[in-house]
Amino acid sequence: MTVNDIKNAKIKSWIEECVKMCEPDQVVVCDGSAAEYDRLVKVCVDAGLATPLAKKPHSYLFRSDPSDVARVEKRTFIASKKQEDAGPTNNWIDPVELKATMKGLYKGCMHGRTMYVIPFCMGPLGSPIAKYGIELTDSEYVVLNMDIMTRAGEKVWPYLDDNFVPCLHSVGKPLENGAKDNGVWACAPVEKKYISQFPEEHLVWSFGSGYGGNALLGKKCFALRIASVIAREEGWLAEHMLILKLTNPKGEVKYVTGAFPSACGKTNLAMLIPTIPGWKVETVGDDIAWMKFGKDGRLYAINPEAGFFGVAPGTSAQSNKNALEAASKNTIFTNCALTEDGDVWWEGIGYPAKGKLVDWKGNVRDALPKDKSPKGEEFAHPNARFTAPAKQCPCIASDWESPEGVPISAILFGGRRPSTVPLVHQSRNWNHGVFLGSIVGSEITAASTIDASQVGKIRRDPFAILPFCGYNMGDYFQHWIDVGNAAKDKDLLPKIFYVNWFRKDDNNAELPGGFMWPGYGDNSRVLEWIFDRCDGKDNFIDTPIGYMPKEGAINTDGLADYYKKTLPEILKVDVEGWKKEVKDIRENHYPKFGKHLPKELMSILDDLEKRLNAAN
Ligand code: O2Y
Ligand code: MN
Repeated sequence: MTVNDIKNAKIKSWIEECVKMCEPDQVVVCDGSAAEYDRLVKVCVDAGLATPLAKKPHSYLFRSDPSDVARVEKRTFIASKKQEDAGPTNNWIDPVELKATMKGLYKGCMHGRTMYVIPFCMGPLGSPIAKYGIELTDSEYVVLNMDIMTRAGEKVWPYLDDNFVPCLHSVGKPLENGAKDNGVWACAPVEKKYISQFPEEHLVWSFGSGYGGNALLGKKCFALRIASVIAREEGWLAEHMLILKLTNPKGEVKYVTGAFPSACGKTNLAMLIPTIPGWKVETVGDDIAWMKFGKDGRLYAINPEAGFFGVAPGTSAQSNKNALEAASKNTIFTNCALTEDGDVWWEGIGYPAKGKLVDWKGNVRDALPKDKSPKGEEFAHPNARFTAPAKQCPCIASDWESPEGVPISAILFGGRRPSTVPLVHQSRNWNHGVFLGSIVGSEITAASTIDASQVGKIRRDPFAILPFCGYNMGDYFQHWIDVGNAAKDKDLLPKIFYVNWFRKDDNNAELPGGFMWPGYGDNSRVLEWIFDRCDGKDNFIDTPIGYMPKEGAINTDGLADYYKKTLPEILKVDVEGWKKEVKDIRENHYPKFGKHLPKELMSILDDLEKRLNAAN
């Protein structure tokens, strides 16, 4: 198929306009076939950009440029017509000015390259919740990753109409006069990188980066930043959330979604292996959930993606056996280390490497006798990734592609909070749950900042969506409140919980890493309590911060004695700690949103303060 064969006039003229601007040597309309995948892999291998892995069938290792290793938040823009509509937490440039700048960069940017046309669907094909887009890109790596991460290719055309999200991407490095990449990852210098969302036009323009969220435009740019805007217009929720399917020993099923800031073990929770007998946890999604009311008045979620773009370092048989299995074949690895026998290796994989390794920068170095490396000398980049088909995950739920989605009973929020926030508490109602989402954050550690003065403060990441909300975050809070108000029956709304797996007691030498809760598979004990709460079980006490497990309500069978001893402490309300929390929210967090902060959230904060004062 060629561009001339495209029937839809709007799509055809948009592609022609982009071809005129970018001036590629040729245009290829992707069919999404296995043959096409293998042909493009060969292009990458022959160009020295990809290495086939002898130990993992049909899998390849790519090394990016050292300057192009992660999402670039400071070069990510929400170009709404009014700055106020982007809000205080997004970078804003006037769309007319940004388009002029970017058109200058796009002019001739695909010289010597092929423009690939990727029709794709976010969500199961034909699902009433799914949405469609077309990515134009000059990167074979992007085509391969989009093939895994989305439903892409020929099968999408019957569903495409004028209502598609146009996504234009270029690595920003034209090849003039027959120049070749010669095994060097193509990208532009940081000041020329632009990851731009135009919310009023539902349009994405990305330039200068070939990596992950900057370049696979279906993911963060479309499924979160643009989809959050569409969701607000249409009355649904586009969220940075995992989706889990829980089955109890009686065979009863509930689905939950969960939002966690980075480095809180979201992918591990999405693929958790429960330690409590008889329980089953299965994955519907690991990163993004789109939730819409069904005819029965319940919120239904789909995972708009078809693959996992997971962080490799720290993924081991102990932390996430299912992710390792998902990435055991048909997988693209980026910025991992290469072993002598043709496998990938990374820090925290659970075993030391042997002999020599090629590190993520392409240097051959002797492996160390452990699976850790000094900071800055890692063999795999800390943001090294695997791109694996979701269907390969051993715990993928049988209904993960259900077109109508799965009915959500509970929504979880969490952060890395070494003090104050208990293991789990439940909101009193939907708006109180919105309050909990609005205060999500993790404590800043020396490892997570370069500014020593910030250590110990809370880095708020409301709903864990701060870098991915396509409009004013205050209006986003209001949208959540509006969705609650739009429910036919409030009792059918998901119950909302705040969990914290990361309480610490550094003075207790018995606790591994000082953590007061084991986490990982033992989080199933908390999921059990949540499951029962959704059934209205009398397993709770009313506290100043919300509903919490009553004594004995968390299943501790088989739990190590030292965790049984710490449990009462992490199930207590730290009244003084919460008073400091209220002060921080009132003085440092909520004022950022000015008049866009819903009054309901301020009343809930006042109410929390009153309850804490009354608890003295
Ligand atoms: O660094 C990147 O480009 C990837 S970011 C990412 C990838 C998968 C899931 N979540 C994220 C994220 O930053 O939240
Ligand atoms: Mn994410």
